[in-house]
Amino acid sequence: MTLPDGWDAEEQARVKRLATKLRTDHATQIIAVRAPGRVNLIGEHTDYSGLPVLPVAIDRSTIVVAAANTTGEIEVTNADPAWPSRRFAIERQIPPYETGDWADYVKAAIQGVIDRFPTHALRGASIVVDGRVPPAAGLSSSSALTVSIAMAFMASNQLELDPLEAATMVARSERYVGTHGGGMDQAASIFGRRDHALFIEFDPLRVRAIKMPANAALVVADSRQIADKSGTVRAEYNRRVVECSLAARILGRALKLDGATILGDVVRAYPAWNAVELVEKLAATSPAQLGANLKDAANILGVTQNALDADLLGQGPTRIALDPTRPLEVLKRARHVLSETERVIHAATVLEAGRLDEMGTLMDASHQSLADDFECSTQRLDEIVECARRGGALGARLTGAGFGGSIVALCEVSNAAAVIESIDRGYYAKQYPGAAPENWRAVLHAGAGASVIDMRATA
Ligand code: NG1
Repeated sequence: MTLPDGWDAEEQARVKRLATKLRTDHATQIIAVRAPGRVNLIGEHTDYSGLPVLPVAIDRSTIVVAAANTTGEIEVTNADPAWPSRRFAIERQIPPYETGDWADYVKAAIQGVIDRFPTHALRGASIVVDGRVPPAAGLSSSSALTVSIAMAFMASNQLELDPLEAATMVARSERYVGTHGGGMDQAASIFGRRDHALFIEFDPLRVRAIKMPANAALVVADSRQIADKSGTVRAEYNRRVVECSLAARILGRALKLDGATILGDVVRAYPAWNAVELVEKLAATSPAQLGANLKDAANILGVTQNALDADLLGQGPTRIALDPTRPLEVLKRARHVLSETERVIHAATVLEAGRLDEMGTLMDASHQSLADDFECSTQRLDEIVECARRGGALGARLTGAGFGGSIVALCEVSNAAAVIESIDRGYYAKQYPGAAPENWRAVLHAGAGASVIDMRATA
């Protein structure tokens, strides 16, 4: 049988090994899913405002092997013993583990399928996970995991969804872990295409593949500053989700738009919008900073503080907790998101035309905006970006949520080795003297999106 695009020889061998155990324990059908991580070229912190992004799925993936069982439970084992095995019952509302447990991402994916098929009698599944997307590096190992689990669980229950619907379902389900993210990572993992970047738009989700120019190389380097999404980074991320939504609500009211809750609502209402004008409008209507108790914001919006609080922060276990001692930055965040959106739209055009120099310039500007206005870069990310540029990269920026994690540098294929050398010498040798940096940076390639195979057919 011909495998779907994206499975390399090593991955095929891995799933066969993982399937052996399930094959002896379960006589039923065995499903294997491969779902890649992603690196975002440009369009950072725009997805949860419903604004476009331009990532590539990468040739690093998570592989999952699953078989339906009769216990009514999910039994999940990780090939890496650092992540302990877990077992939980399938129920209408699955209670989460303690914050930070890796298997909460498994629960998130299963809960997403339960919510999507609420009247279906779902069978349990035994699942083995083998993840090869570096965790906490800004390459979306979490979405590779949730996408692969959701697809495996659906397949083991003979359920199918259109890919656009599947991406939307998994994006929503990942919020179970408490991060109020957008839909970039899950869409990239599902729609990845070899040698292509993905121009992804939201509300409704649309994906257009853009061929990567043949002379372009992507160097991805991990700062090794852990961007741990379950702790302070989650709080910082969610804070920005709130700040962006406040900017949208205030701008929406100033422009007499009914019900704008994300900046995408504002942009979509004005096809001829531009970032400078919208930011000026916002500045004229609202102070640049607002108190975290939302009192001033409620006044500006003409709503009660309680109503705004419930609407913005949510309720229950995924309610956003705001540090009350810091002001909310409304203007700076909006300036980043709106200017970044202009850059993404421009980037799609220049990438398609193979104008790599211009693409690099846009990536540099994106990093600057993330550092100054979105305040999600770090000294270490700035340093590693600088090293990539010194090595001759056409442009470089942090990729993913930031606060640590990886950078992506765009360069000519012929120059990739020099960029890597510059990062090794200027960053790793200083931060980690004497260490071998080979596993911390690589030239990554745009790869295929997630796919499911029936192991019986490949045995
Ligand atoms: P990573 O880098 O995987 O933490 C997060 C969000 C994205 C997007 C980026 C910033 C999740 C699962 N992912 O990515 O949706 O908002 O930050 O552009 O929350």
